[in-house]
Formats: sequence, C-alpha cells, structure tokens
Amino acid sequence: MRYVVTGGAGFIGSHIAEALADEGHSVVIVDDFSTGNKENLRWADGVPSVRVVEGSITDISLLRDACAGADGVFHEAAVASVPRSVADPVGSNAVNVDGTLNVLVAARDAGVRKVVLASSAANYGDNPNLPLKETEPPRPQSPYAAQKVMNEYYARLFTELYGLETTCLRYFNVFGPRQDPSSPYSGVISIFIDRISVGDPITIYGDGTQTRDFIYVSDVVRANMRAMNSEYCGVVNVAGGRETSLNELAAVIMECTGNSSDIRFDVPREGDIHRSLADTHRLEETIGRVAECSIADGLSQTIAWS
Ligand code: UD2
Repeated sequence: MRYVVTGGAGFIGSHIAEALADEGHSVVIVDDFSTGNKENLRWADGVPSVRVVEGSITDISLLRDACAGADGVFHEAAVASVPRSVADPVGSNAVNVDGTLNVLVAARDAGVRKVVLASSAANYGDNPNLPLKETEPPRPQSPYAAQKVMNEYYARLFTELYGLETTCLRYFNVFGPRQDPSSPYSGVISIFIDRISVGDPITIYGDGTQTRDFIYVSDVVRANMRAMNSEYCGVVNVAGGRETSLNELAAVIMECTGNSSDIRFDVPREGDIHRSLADTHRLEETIGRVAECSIADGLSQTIAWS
C-alpha cells in the first residue's frame, strides 16, 4: 500500500511513517520542517520506499502530487500549539483549517480511500463531565481548539458529501521519544525528563493534583493503523483511560531515572484544566483497545531515548 503522512517529520507523524515503512508500505512524508525535524527521519535514510516532500499543506498542488496513487492519508501536520494560536489566530487557521481542507480535497480528487486526522482533547475545553465522551458538545477555548473542531466538521462533510472515509482521532496527552522539550509549552513529560535526568529543579504549576490522561506514542501509532483499516468513520478519543496526577508523574520519573530534583510549585497556568480523563468505550468498540503500554514502561522508553 502507499500512504501519505503529513507532518511526517514531527513527533507523532514520524512514528507513524516509520511504522508504515516497517510494515513494508511505501510512504510519502509531507513536512515543511517548521517544527518537524530531520533527526526524526534518520531511520528513513537510504530506505527506497520512503519519499520526503518538503513543503506546506497550504500548497495544494504539492498535496495533489503527494496523494497521487495513495491508498490512505494520515494527517498529522498542524501548528500544534495553543499559545501560538492565541498569539496568531489567522496564521494558525491558515495551516490548521485551510491546510486541512487542502488535504481533504487532494485526497478526494486522487481517489484516496481514507484519511485519518489528528484531532485533540482540546475540543472538550474545561468540561467537568468526566470521563469525557465523544458525544459531549465541543467547548473550544482557544483558536487551536476551534480549528480542530472545524477539522472534524469538514472530515464528516467529506464523508457525507463525497464518500471519502475519515476518522478523527482526539489525542489526549501523548508522550514518548522525539517529543521536543525545548518550549515551556512542550509536553510536561518531555520537560520533566529533560530536567530530572540532569538533576535540575522542575516547576509544577498549581499544587500537582491536576490530572492528565497520558498515552504512549506507540499506542497512538497503533490507533492510527487500526483506524485506517477500520470502516468506522467519526470522532474517537485516543487515550489510556487512566488519570495520573502531576505529583504522581514527577515521582515515577524520579524513580525511573534514579535521580531526584527539587519541585517548585508555582501559580496554576491561566486556562489550565484541572482534571482530564477520556471515556475509551468508543475507541474499544470501533478500533479496539490500543493502550498496551503502562505509564512506567512508556516513561522508561522515553528516558532511554532522551
Ligand atoms: C494539552 C496539549 C495542548 C492542548 C491541551 C488541551 C500537549 C503538550 N499539550 O495541554 O496542545 O491540546 O492539552 O487541553 O499535549 N505543567 C507543569 N510544569 C511544566 C509543564 C506543564 O506543571 O513544566 C503542567 C501544566 O500546567 C498542566 C500539565 O502539566 O497542568 C500538563 O501540561 P501540558 O502542557 O503537557 O499539557 P496540557 O494538558 O496543558
């Protein structure tokens, strides 16, 4: 089979592309290398079944070329930052909404069977009805979340209007190798591992009782593969269905690294969600249970990579 992975040099996209190549598929990676990086593609060096197309999803002719002859598209490219979307709603909309529309049009016109799209738990906003079910009304609280909600509507429309199969995967807090720890808004696990590994202090915003539903990147890859092969079209949570507090997380990382770091507590971040937990019934019923990796095992593998 031939697959396109947009954002294929990014954290999640590069793992999907690598898994596809390992399974013997031919892969076209589309990435503008704005946040993706060439280091994430070292595994592709000299692999003839992988083609890298450098360019943006805002360029539809580039996407048409990439989608020619493809069976499926994994759409991971995005300006995946809430604070950047707040600072630049127009710029992030151009990539996250117009770019996604380009991906759907290019896939439709090339006769692609299915597009699996990266969506986000951000769509739920600060919703106290835990565990969060896909049937909850979206409550976007940032341009980024509004853009991801729009992606879900467009995906559904393309299925209804044009028969292009689509599944939108609402990722919760994904972690693992290749996640970049360099920004203050990087995933908390990448930041904590970066600091604790060298004994530097970590900062917990709030009292550390806030929870997240963390999922290891290989499990997210598994969800993508299964979604591509499933006939189900719609929105699906991708999460472990487990709540872990920041205090627990810091303790487990210290245990796994064998290091200890001072913990500084600071005021909660503006707009921070207190608890997050996914309902995973739809995931299990439509594409199967994917969270095979425990938090501790995922952390060990991430620490080994870092
Ligand atoms: C995640 C997504 C974000 C958006 C949001 C929707 C990531 C990296 N971000 O944000 O894109 O989809 O969900 O709800 O997946 N924290 C600390 N110390 C640090 C860094 C973070 O205490 O040095 C806290 C932070 O205040 C929050 C928790 O850790 O309570 C998780 O932070 P995050 O940035 O990893 O992810 P989140 O859930 O805020």
